[in-house]
Amino acid sequence: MSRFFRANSCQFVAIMIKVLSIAGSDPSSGAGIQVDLKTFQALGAYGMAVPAALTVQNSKGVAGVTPVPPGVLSQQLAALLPDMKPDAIKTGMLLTKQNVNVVAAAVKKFKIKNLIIDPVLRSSSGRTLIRPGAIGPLKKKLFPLALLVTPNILEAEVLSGIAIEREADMDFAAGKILDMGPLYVLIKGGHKRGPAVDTLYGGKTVLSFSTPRRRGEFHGTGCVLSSAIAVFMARGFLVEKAVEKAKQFVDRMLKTARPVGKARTKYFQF
Ligand code: PXL
Repeated sequence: MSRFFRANSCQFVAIMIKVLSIAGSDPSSGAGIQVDLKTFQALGAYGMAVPAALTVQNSKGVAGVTPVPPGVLSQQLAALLPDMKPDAIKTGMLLTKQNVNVVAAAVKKFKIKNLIIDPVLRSSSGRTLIRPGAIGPLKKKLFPLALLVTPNILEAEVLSGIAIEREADMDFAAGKILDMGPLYVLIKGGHKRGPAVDTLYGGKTVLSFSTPRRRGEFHGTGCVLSSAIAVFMARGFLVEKAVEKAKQFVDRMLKTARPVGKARTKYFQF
């Protein structure tokens, strides 16, 4: 959505909100930079995308991953950021330690305030989307620059080193992740049974967001959620409100998702 301000008594100027995704490419376009761009577009932002990794995949799963060379990633960001500074950046699959470091250096250099990190570790089909050596730098170099990190339960377990079985475990894991430096952490409980409850830690309170569980296997839910949050953050909403609005958007999209390829996995229909 464009924001308008009065330039003079009879003229309105549209301010286009710009949002950037730095993530993996998914040619099936249900996840990664492709679905991030669709989300930005659907929510009225000017979307930009810098690939950090390429995947080989279709609706049946991920067959291969390869990083974008760190020098190329760095050049893309160095060309883009001084020219078209985004109001928010969302990161997804970064794959390697080198690419995590390149992103952290760029975020610092260009003083990006609204950084949302989706700490992608694995595809729903079980393929590893991060190299083991990149998890340390992700936590140490990138998390301290983040406004919000959005792990699912499994990612929260790996990042915090805590097995999450009950609510107290989740609180403990969230505390550990917050200690790494982000201002907020949203732990997504969507992969469990019962309603899809996501819990936001940080600020002064703990907030839970619950939406009905939708039937089926979905592709790209985490990508769409973090991208939608990035748009709402860029538009000036507080984190709590941005998460609430993004979660509502995802729930709406889940209702109309359907299979596109030969597998039963459902893709969002924009
Ligand atoms: O949904 C996680 C994810 C993120 N980014 C890319 C992916 C996937 C899952 O397949 O391919 C590029």
